[in-house]
Amino acid sequence: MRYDIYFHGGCFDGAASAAMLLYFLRLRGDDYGKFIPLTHPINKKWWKKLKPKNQMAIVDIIYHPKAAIWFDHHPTTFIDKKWEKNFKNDKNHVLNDGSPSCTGLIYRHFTKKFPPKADQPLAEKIGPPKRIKNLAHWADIIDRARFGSAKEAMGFGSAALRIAKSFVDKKPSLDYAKLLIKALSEKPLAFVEKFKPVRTRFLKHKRDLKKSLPEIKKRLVLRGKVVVLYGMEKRLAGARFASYYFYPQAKYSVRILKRDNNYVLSVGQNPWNPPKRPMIGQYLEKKYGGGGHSVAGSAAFTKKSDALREALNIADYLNKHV
Ligand SMILES: [Mn+2]
Repeated sequence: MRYDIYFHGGCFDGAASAAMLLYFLRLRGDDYGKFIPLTHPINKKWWKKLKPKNQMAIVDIIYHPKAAIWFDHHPTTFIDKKWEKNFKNDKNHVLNDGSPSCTGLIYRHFTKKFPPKADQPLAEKIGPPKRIKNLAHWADIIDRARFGSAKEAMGFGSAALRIAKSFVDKKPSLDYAKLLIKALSEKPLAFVEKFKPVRTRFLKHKRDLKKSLPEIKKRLVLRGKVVVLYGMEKRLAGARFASYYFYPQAKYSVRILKRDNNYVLSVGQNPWNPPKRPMIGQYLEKKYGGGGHSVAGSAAFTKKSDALREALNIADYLNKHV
């Protein structure tokens, strides 16, 4: 059986989840058809009406009842109340918002709950190879930013981090995502990072980061316990953690980012100085129809003035909930 794999595009965990699923699909004699990246904000009308022609597998993103396989760890994954009500975890459909990464969730599902049987075509009787375990390990660290500090998160201390950096700051390119997904499912991280396109993109990120840090610093404003990043008309490398690098006392950050024709507010908690009870994704979903999980989320606006005003409103709301 061939599955079209829909994955969270432009995200290391999204690509790594697709790679992890591909590994276990092949183990049972299945394979992929197409890779289809999905990025937020998702066109909900289109998604509700979607009637996939091929078998659909979805990882690290939005639920669809027609999916033959679906794994996610985002609590805002249901865009329809009925879908949520009728959903049950089973062998091929799993939601676990406690899992630090979707890659790790898939790995644990197929190794612990449904380990491959010895008579499966390619089953490795001694369990999955170390590289697959490693991929889950690093996705768990990277997707939840489980680093010792903002500096470490922005650094290049492991092959997984270098690969992730080669991926996150570039506008998601499907060709590159495909290359990475296949590589990650077949080769160890230390091998993948030596691929020329990976290396080239990583080195570019390194140069970009050096240039962008002073620019980011100029655009940061601390409002109570929330650091707000203004004026991001262009993508600046390293912007995800730089807020906490420059303002470690902040509990939250709000970033105003330009994405095509939208102004996206990306909201997160400081992983190194977390608030007590963050409810970010849920709040953004309720108020703006955005999405995310408890520690990070986003909301999109078409007008810049709306985005700027709501960035401050969100900051004020968060200041009351530190
Ligand atoms: Mn994820």
